[in-house]
Amino acid sequence: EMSEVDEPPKIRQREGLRLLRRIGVVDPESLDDYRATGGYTALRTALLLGPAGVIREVTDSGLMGRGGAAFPTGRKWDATARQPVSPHYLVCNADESEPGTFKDRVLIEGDPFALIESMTIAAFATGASKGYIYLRGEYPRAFRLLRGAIEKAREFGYLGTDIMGHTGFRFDIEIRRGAGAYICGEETAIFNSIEGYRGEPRTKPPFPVEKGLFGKPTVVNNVETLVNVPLILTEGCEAYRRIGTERSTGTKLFCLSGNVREPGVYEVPFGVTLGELLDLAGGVPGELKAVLLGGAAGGFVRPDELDLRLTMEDAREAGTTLGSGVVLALDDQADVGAFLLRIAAFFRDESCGQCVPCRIGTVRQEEALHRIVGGRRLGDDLTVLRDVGQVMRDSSICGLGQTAWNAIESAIDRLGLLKEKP
Ligand code: L3W
Ligand code: SF4
Repeated sequence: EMSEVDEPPKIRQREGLRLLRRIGVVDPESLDDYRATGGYTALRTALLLGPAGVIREVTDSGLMGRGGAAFPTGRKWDATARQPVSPHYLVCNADESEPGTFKDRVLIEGDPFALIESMTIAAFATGASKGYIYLRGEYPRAFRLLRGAIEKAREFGYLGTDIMGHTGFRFDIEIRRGAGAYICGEETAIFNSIEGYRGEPRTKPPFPVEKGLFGKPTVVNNVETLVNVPLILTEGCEAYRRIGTERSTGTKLFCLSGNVREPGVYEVPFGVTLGELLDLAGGVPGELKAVLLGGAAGGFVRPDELDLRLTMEDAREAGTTLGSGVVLALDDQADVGAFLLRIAAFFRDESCGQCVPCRIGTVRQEEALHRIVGGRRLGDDLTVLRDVGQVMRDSSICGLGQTAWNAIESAIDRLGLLKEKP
């Protein structure tokens, strides 16, 4: 049994909650509570709409993946549904391990039935008969609650055969627990891990929609992505689209951490500014130095850029990403050099070692950074960082290696750090 990660993250916000509306309000172990607050009305709607109807709603809602890459969910579902081979699988990526990310944990621990219903809808739409929740190993409380909720859902006919009386619709869910490796959150590494192999990523393409788990068509969705689906079906895609912006629809969960007064998970419509979000978390105690957006694979935003609108497209334009929703503030008390070294060490630790650019590159990156931050810079260490970073970006197999240099590059180019020779 892995140890629990600290105390559960806090939700302090009470207004404007959609995905978080049941958290801290209902008893997460009570199916009655879930049903009394609208639970399982969306699945009923889905069964009436039929698989194609559900996919149409999800596509028209504009929903994009919330794990970081923002791929259109409807397109993923449609591509899987069309595959002629069977079976199809559904995998919920709940391996939440990005440093500074703790939103999926809040969703699972506070509203586990919502994830189960959402997965059941996804399975119905895409023709999957079996679903896996790949759960971060360090989340024992989430595991217990999910396991209990799955058993209860099965007992009441929400999982199993002829679900909700819909003849012929069968679906069930199995939980698989990670064992502490960040790389096992990469979607194809999840497949290997579930199949009993080392958690090493596979090359893409083929994409999972075509050849995924056990070589079969597979949908992989993040927890937060999935729990948007019941909202889309109950209120309709038009109403859903009215929240957020034209291209980034709906709300987004952000994980506020670092030097903010009230760290925790916050839910806001896409399009609020970074400054507004920081204010929601009580602001920064000292003088703001920078905000890391998007996690270790993301980039820094400067204090003069707090009017950045939090949308997928604005973030991309600003040279970063919203990633999985990390907003980590650093004020004048923070040691940014030590922070960057921590990121470099993280990637070096978590590289699976399968491909050379990442296995060697993350080591060289940490070494050069260590010399620079420690004031023992060799003449061209900055060039070493850039060259190594570029090679990792261009030639690594998976997202870990491809993004391992993002935050450090951003500290150099956007914050102007590390440039001066001491
Ligand atoms: C069908 C195509 N499917 C792409 C699918 C693909 C995947 C999704 C995104 O994640 C992010 C990064 C960080 N036909 C397709 C297709 N797909 N083309 O779309 O794919 P991809 O390859 O762009 O990204 P990815 O490797 O799945 C990279 C974030 O992940 N990250 C860490 C995230 C951590 C958490 C967490 O802890 N909760 O989310 C690290 O890199 O933001 O943007 O499904 O199959 N033509
Ligand atoms: Fe493994 Fe890194 Fe290669 Fe990804 S990029 S497959 S983590 S060695």
